[in-house]
Amino acid sequence: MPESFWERLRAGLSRTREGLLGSLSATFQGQKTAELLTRLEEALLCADVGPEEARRIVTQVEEELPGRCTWEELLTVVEKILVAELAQAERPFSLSSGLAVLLFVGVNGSGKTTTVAKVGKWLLGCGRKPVLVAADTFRAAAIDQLRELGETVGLEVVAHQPGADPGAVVHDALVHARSVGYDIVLVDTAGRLQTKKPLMEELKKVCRVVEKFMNRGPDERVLVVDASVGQNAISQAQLFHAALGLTGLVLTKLDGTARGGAVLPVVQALGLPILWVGTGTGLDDLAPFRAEAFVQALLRG
Ligand SMILES: Nc1nc2c(ncn2[C@@H]2O[C@H](COP(=O)(O)OP(=O)(O)OP(=O)(O)O)[C@@H](O)[C@H]2O)c(=O)[nH]1
Ligand SMILES: [Mg+2]
Repeated sequence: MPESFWERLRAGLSRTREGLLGSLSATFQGQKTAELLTRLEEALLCADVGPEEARRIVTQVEEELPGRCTWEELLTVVEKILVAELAQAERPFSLSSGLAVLLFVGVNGSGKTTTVAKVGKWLLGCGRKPVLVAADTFRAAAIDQLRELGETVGLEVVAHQPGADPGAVVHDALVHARSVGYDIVLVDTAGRLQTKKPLMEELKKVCRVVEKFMNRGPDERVLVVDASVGQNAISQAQLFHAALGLTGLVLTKLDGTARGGAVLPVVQALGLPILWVGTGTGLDDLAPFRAEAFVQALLRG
């Protein structure tokens, strides 16, 4: 992982941070605690942590800091609460030896194709042998996009013609991976609204193809979520989870959003780990999620 990743994350989260802390630190000068807590709750809501989360955090701050406190004390308590809540979302990515399959799903434009290439590059850096699969056969451009990204990161892309059956592409990719000796198959899928049943069925079919070949479904079923959709992420995640039994999330576009706080309700609602976070369009703009580093970047900049 490039060392500058967290610097980029800090820069990326600056809009969330400014919304969250900018108004608060101004308020802090000489106001009563009760007023400060109201402003803290408002600021948390603006960062899209959701009403329940905001209330929970404020109540806890109230308990831990009765009476007066310094700005630093307030920050430290909020930091501690957020790290404790997000720690459950940390799950370092690890795979047993042998062939593994990672399926990436999500709504249109959430960042799936870019993420597949970024994760491929990241795995390559970990000494794995990944291959990318263009199972978004819906648009010709999607296949070309993955091919180009694959070329940039130096990974082979298995693809069929536009309009082909995604299950058939995945099957071919598995056969190919086994014969060549690839150990991780990263499957890019077409964007789809979580409410479109036939399209969700198509994903289930891809899972069945993997199951038939591997005697188990995809090792990771990863929902790629655009962090800037804020609270919307919850309903997306719930419906994809109901259809596929998700194993983890990737949170993209943490750069340039003021709604980075949405990570909290998503983690609370689903209890799913965040496997990676993405902070830019570059192919190095990805890192495993770490609660402490994330909260530091969010609050301290
Ligand atoms: N700023 C920013 N842009 C990103 C990030 N990840 C992806 N993008 C951009 O978001 C746009 C959509 O990314 P794709 O990877 O094509 O998204 P997708 O989910 O594959 O889209 P569909 O296949 O159309 O559903 C592209 O312009 C990407 O460069 C990120 O972390 N930060
Ligand atoms: Mg795509």
